[in-house]
Amino acid sequence: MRSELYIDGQWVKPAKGGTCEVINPATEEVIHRIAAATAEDVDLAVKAARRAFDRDGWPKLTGARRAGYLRAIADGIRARQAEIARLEVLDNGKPFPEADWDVADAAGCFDFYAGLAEQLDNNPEEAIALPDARFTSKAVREPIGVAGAIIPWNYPLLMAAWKVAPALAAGCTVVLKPAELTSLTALELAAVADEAGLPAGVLNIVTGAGSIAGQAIIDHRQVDKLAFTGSGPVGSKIMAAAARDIKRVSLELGGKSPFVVFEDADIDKAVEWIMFGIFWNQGQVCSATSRVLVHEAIYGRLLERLVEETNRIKIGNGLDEGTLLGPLVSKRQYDQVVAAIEGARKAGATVACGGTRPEGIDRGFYLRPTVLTDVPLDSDAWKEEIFGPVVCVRSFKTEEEAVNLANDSRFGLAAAVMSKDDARAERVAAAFRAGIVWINCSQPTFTEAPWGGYKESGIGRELGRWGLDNYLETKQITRFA
Ligand code: TAP
Repeated sequence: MRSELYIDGQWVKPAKGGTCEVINPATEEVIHRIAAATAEDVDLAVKAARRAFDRDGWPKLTGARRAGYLRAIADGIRARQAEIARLEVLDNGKPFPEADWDVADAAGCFDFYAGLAEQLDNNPEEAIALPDARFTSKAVREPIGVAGAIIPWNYPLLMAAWKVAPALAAGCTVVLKPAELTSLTALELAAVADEAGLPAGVLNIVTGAGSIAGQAIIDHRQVDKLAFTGSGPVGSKIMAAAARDIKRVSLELGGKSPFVVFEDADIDKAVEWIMFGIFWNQGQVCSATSRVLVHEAIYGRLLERLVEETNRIKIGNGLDEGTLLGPLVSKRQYDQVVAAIEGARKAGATVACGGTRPEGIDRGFYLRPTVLTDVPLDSDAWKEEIFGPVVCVRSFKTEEEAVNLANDSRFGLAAAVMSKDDARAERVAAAFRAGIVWINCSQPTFTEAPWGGYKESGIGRELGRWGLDNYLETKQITRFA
């Protein structure tokens, strides 16, 4: 396990020598200590990224050369997939097969953006038709500069890949701050990039507290672009800081995503997708479909099956064979989710199952997966992101009511609908005010497709070709005669 900062191609100790504990959420043991960066370290990292961008020529390399580095990083991740996945489990608590999948997906993300970096070479400058024949004009795409990336703890390596891969493909250089709770695999990413021969300063990783290291990144005048995934309140702070010197910003924030199930849906399949949509990664997923709306004709039967299956989920250490639900990431997160369940109860909701620690497990931040019914529409449990394995289920009578309930949220990240009637499913999909819509499923995520939210769920889109746009400026060059 690494513990130092990765700045300018070197492993360095933080200037003030501080460290943060790494706690295994499955055992509550301190398993390691990592460096706690301060503004001084962030300044060195930003200056290194600046040099790599302004002087050392990273943005001047052809897309094909940059693609070579990205592919080498993808190969490096794959070569150590099981080891990195194990670290992710120790740090975050998720079941090993999920971590293994995340690591493979992170490698795939680097490969995907390698392809787009190559395409940047092939895209001839775009000629623009002008109404005055004395002028000719073209548009060219150029990297924005130094990107500051700040990521959360729910998908530690994958979120790093979603930021770093498109930024490097575009020709930007990066200073990345992982979440204090889960920095181990981001440090491994630095090690892999180093082994891949990535030039010094192109990727810098500073670990430490958001309020110190993160704040120093968003305040730094030499950072051109901020890319953030995490909570709404921190997203607002980032926009406010960016407003001062007009940094480019992309934000991927939370959600309270609806899942509408019509009366013609197969109940077993619906239960499977509902559970996948809320219990995967212990429900610590920004796009989790945490509000389930079920047509009244099948509500009773579906709820019964959902509770039955939810009670069967195997809870345990993510490294144990067969575990489907691990611990929450931290004591703080556990307390927050338990408080949200308690708040729901007080507001009048019924806990149909879960809501307590699993019996027989006395260490680790474990919580039984929870199904809530009778949740008042004006309660926090219905309106606010809980970010844990907690789903609110409610019935509806008409399509119009379902759509209105689904859209009645300040968030708009994702939404799902299940029906055998294609026309109805398409109609509802079109009516959802959300950036990601799933029909007859929930959560499948592809590197090729745009990812991001409407309303307070964020600004901009990650992944696919849209993800590359986050790191590019457009320049017009117009010539007279
Ligand atoms: P946040 O506080 O938003 O943390 C996300 C990242 O921002 C972390 O790297 C964090 O650093 C950093 N950060 C915190 N304060 C900062 C500041 N002033 N300037 C710059 N960076 C800063 O999320 P959290 O505390 O981990 O979780 C709180 C709630 O946010 C959760 O309960 C959940 O509802 C939501 N959340 C949403 C998402 C997604 S994907 N939408 C992901 C995680 C959490 P440190 O963690 O190192 O302090």
